[in-house]
Amino acid sequence: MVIKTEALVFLVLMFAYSSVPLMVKGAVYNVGEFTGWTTIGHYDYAKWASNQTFQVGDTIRFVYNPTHHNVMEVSSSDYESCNAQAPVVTYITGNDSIPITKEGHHYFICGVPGHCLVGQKVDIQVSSSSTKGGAMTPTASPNSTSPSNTTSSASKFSSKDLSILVPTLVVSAFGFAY
Ligand SMILES: *[C@@H]1O[C@H](CO)[C@@H](O)[C@H](O)[C@H]1NC(C)=O
Ligand SMILES: *[C@@H]1O[C@H](CO)[C@@H](O)[C@H](O)[C@H]1NC(C)=O
Ligand SMILES: *[C@@H]1O[C@H](CO)[C@@H](O)[C@H](O)[C@H]1NC(C)=O
Ligand SMILES: *[C@@H]1O[C@H](CO)[C@@H](O)[C@H](O)[C@H]1NC(C)=O
Ligand SMILES: [Cu+2]
Repeated sequence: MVIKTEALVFLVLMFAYSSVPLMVKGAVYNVGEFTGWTTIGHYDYAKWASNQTFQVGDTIRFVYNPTHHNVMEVSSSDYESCNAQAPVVTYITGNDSIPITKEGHHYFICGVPGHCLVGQKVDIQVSSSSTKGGAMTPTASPNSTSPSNTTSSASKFSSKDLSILVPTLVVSAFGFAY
C-alpha cells in the first residue's frame, strides 16, 4: 500500500514536470512597438518587421483602437493588392495576440477602407532556422561525442524520456495494486 501511494505521487509529479515545456513562452512582439497599429504617422511596419527575428512559438500582438482599425490575416496576393474582402482571419478586439504556429510569411492588413493602401500592413516572416521554446530539438551540437561533463546530462529531461518512464510507472503502480 505504501509503495503504491508513493508510485502514484511520483506519477503525478512526473506529469506536472512534463507539462513544463508546454508553458515555455516565446517572445511577444508588439507590432509598431509604442506606436501600435495605426495609420497615424505612417509608421514603417516593413522596416519594423525586417528588424525582428520571428520564430515559431512567438506571439504577435496588435494594439489599436478597435473603433478605427482591425486586423485581417490575408493571402499574399490580397496583401499586395490590399484586398480586405477575403480575410483568412479577422481580429477586432484592439489587443490581439496572435501566436505564430508555422514558418513562412504571415500577412496582415487593416481592413478599414484606405488604411492598408497608406501602409497599415505588415508581413511577418517567420524564419525556419531554429525552434525556441519547443522541445523538438535538444540543441544538437555537431560533434558532442565526448563523454558529457557532469552538468548537462542531469538537466536533460526530455519528454521522450517521460513517455517511456510514465507507462513504466503506471505498470508498476498497478502491479502493486493487484
Ligand atoms: C533594430 O533593433 C535594434 C535592437 O532591438 C535597435 O537597436 C535598432 O534601433 C533597430 N533598428 C531599426 C532600424 O529599427
Ligand atoms: C493586451 O493584453 C495583454 C494580455 O494578453 C495585456 O498584458 C496587455 O496589458 C494588454 N494591453 C493593452 C494595451 O490593453
Ligand atoms: C568534429 O566535426 C568536425 C567537422 O564537423 C570534424 O572535422 C572533427 O573530426 C569532428 N571531431 C570529432 C571528435 O568528432
Ligand atoms: C570537462 O571539460 C573540461 C573542458 O571542457 C575538461 O578540461 C575536463 O577534463 C572535463 N572533465 C571531465 C570530467 O570530463
Ligand atoms: Cu486601420
